[in-house]
Amino acid sequence: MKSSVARLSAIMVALALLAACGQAQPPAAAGPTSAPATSATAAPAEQSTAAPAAQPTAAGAEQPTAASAGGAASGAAIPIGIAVAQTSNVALFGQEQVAGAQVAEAYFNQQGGVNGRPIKLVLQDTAGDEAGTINAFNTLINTDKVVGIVGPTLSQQAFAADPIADKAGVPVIAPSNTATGIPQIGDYIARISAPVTAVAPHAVKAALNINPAIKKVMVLFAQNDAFSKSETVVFQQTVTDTFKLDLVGVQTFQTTDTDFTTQATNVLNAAPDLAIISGLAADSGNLVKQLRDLGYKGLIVGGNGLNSPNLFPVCKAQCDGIIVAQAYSYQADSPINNAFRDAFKAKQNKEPGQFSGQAFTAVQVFVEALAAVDKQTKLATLDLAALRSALNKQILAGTYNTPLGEISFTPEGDINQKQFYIAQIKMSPDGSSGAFEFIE
Ligand code: 1QQ
Repeated sequence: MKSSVARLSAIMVALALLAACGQAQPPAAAGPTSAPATSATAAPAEQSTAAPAAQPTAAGAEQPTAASAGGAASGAAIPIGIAVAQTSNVALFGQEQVAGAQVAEAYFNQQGGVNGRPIKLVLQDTAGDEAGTINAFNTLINTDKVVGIVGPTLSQQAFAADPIADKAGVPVIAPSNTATGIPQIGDYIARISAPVTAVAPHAVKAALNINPAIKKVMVLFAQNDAFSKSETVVFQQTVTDTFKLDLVGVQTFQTTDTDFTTQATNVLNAAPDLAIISGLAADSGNLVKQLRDLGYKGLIVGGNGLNSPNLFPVCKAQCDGIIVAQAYSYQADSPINNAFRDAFKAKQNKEPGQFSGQAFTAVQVFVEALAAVDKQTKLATLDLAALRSALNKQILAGTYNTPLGEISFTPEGDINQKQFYIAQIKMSPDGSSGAFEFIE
């Protein structure tokens, strides 16, 4: 497990380096109004139409991903920031997010981008902590001069970095922040990731459908992670208040833990019919493995942190049977999801998971909101601050037909989503491969 994470980190570092080399981002000085970062009046997005003479210096930004495709977008690319974890254990999620966002970049540019202009993703690695996220946000806002940011990966990171974007007037679309309180961070913060309150109860219900005899429930959560702390509250309320089950114990751990002997032993001593875990992928995967190794036979419900195929190499065959509620299904039959699924499979050779579907959706919302703003007022005539502000308003005003289904936003920026799913993990007997099988 350690080695696979290390390998993943190495791959992500390499990818980040490649991305950085390939991007040749326009330096701040390339624009006609090469203002200091703080005044931010010169969006690279505006350069081609506003100042054709500046184009040669900003050439890197003007190569759309799908430049050669028929009907593809052309002209100055509009930079959209992607601030997710490309390194650290959190890259188990971030890797999927990058993949989904890149499929969106290619797909929408091929469809004509933003009324003919391509978008360009600018990736900044947040790594797994708050400091890295703050750095990534500052760079995207002040140096890369993005119109908006998709990110970060964790709610824990969002509570630290989102206030910076909010203060700078830069729209953020959270692709995977599900803790209570995220949209309330500020006017510029919205999310396309359904909150724990909307998703988590479905998983408990599904467990009861599988085993109506469940009485005793043990809950475990990572106490150093904002999302896990938020999700466990919902799980515990669902167990005690909604279903009147017997909560026989609450165990805590850290997302950095690798030894779960104490927690697993406590679970076995309490002999629950159901164990519910709120943590991230590496820690939760090890916890599940050690629980099963010690002989726990009951059902396991996993929260959103167990919602990634990158969990499979951690608990291997012992991942089998974990029940997870999902905000996305690759099987959802809609034109946009079929297009996304096909493009993702062509590139990644596997079905897209929830974090990829959500990242695609976040980019899609930016593209469609940018197009709507552009129809009202040509983007090229807006300075960066005005563009970011108009974009933020439009994001909240729109309705979007996405791989997550039709979505819109509450005035605060929370997602309105109609459809949720339940998956159960099915592993091959040797644990070398697995899949989320949709049971509801
Ligand atoms: C959050 C989450 C994580 C599981 C995302 C990877 O839901 O931090 O809000």
